Amino acid sequence: MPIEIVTADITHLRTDAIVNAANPGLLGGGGVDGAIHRAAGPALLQACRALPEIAPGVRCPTGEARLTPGFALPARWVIHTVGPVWYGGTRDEAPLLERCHRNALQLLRAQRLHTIAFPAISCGIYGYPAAQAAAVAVATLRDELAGNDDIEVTLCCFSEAMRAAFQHALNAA
Ligand code: AR6
Repeated sequence: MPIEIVTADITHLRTDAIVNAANPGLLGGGGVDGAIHRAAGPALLQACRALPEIAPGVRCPTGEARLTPGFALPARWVIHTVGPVWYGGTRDEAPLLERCHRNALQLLRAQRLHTIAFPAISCGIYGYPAAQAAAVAVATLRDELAGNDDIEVTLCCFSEAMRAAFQHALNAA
């Protein structure tokens, strides 16, 4: 099964890489970002700080992705991406969310890694409706995984409601 769904704390997963739903500064925050920084330890913040700023306070623009080690996490690597803030679908949220997933997988392949876990990017503080985000995530991942048998994706949900949204998206296609 190249895409599986689990209900779990992503910081407990022993995949090659876990994805962080970060903000453009990459210096930590709330939600899954805060959990990942706490579990990885202070070396993660140092590694993020060392990534170049491409504009003041911006290390990773929305839709892009950056790689750091996982430090104290069971996962070896963290792929930080920045999902779109939901503005009712008026600001290219879907293509930006799609780019997050594509760019994360591109980094995974570039590192020759095979297993990756995604949280529900943008579905917390950034307010993206779960069903719509799940549909974008699943369609994008399916497209990326076509012809890529060596990559296994885990969709890591933090609630049963989020799990149901991802399951519905998987069943719908
Ligand atoms: N494991 C898995 N999923 C989690 C965990 C966890 N430990 N904790 C939360 N989630 P959010 P966003 C789920 O808010 O919407 C941060 O402050 C959560 O239930 O973490 O992309 C960043 O620094 C939800 O389903 O990310 C940014 O400023 C999903 O992860 C901003 O929040 C995403 O929720 C990013 O907002």
